[in-house]
Amino acid sequence: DWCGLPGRAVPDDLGALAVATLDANWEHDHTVPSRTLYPHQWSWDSAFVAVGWAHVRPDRAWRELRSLFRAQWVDGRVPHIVFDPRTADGAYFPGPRLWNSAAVRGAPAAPATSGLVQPPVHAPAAWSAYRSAPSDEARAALRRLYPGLVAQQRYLTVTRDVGGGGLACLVHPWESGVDNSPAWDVPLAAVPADPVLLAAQAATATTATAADTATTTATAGTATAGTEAGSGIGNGNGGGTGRAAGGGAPGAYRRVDTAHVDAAHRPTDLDYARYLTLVVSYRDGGYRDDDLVGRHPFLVECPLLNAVAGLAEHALAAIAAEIGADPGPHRDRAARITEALVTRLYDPLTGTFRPRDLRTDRLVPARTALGLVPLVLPDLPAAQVDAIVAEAVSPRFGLAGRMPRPLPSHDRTAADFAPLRYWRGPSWMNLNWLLWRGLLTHGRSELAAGLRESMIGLVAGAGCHEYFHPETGAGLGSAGFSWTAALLLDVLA
Ligand code: 9WN
Repeated sequence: DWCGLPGRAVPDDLGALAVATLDANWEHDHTVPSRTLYPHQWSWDSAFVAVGWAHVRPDRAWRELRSLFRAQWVDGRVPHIVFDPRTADGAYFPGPRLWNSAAVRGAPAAPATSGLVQPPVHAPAAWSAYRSAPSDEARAALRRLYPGLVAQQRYLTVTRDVGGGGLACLVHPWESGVDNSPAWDVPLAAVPADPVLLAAQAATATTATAADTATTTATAGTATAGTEAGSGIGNGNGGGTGRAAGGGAPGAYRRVDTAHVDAAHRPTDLDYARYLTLVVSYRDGGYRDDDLVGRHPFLVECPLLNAVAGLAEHALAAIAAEIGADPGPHRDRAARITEALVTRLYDPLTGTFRPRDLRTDRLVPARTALGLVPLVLPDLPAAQVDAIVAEAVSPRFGLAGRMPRPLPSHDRTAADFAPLRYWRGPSWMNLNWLLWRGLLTHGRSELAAGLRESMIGLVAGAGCHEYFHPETGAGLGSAGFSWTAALLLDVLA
């Protein structure tokens, strides 16, 4: 039982397992995150995956990023899902019919996409892929990607600067990539639950836990405002043809994630009913970003997404220098993002970064792993670097030079810490990888080494799972998960 303590040898076949996992998930021009749960292309998954491919099949790293950016919208947004037309309708919920991107001016006519974004890890990933395997072809690939990466940043930092303070704002928890993190509990509580999805879930009620069902039922009666416009279309998963005018047939929507994974390890039905309200609200506004304050019920500035946006400007400066473009504007923008993060999302009283809910203009109370991610910024001031390291080594997260497991996604000491439920406790490779990179950036090599060993030990013990029990290391979620494999290859390199 190899538990990842420093000094132990890395099993020979670990890299081979990671490559086999990526190979099995390769699909024409992209890598699906998981064959069962996520049979399309996801935005930030593709970035993490490109980092891994660069170590073994660099051509795939560039094809991965290129195929994603082919689906970029005219306004610069890179959609969080690019739907594969070869995948069966209904294999994922919510599928292309609900998003209805083809009807939007500025979205590609094909392929179908979602209208949301995810953290822009792509420029850092492209730079990392280039550094792992530099070549003339790789430089040409960087040059081709560069305008799309710049447009992606412009969309996030200008069009999505709803709060006016220089940070991008999320319109949906899915945009954070950490969907049901306790970070979103307070802002999400103000979002009405979609009554059609609730009715469909109550009708099937096969997957909800007793507690979830009770909450769902209690809320259903009040959850009407805000969804009157109706979705107009169903997902084909419930046997219905969509929401009928003036009512809404139960069965128009049904989750499919809980057919693959234990419902107790996923977001609740109530979460999903709110996620759907937000999709329909944003979609019915034409996915426009003007006047969101007046008409959209979830607007939050996220430390993870914005820290990654800052890191992206640093990466773009390096890319620009490499391809003969001007790095200066990227350096300026990077400095502005770091400054805005510290001004708007850092709480000196608790020494933590936390999301800002724009509807109340307050920081959310939860202390989650999201608050550690600004460590990736090379220009983060020393006071905030020290504060993040102090938070990470505290019993809340347990970072150490010798540690049995990587960091959990949520404060271990919190009353709502849930070691099995998705982003509410389990350990994830991508958050730990970002933190590892941040520790290296800031010269905390002993802590970085401890974290690295624990990440290797996690996968050696349980395989390339989607997420892991933060105490036992048991694998959770999907078994052959791409970014776990890809980021393992990077830490092994
Ligand atoms: C919704 C694909 C994606 C990841 C996200 C993760 C999960 C989707 C879902 O899977 O989200 O986008 O259906 O739960 O939360 O980070 O990109 O791996």
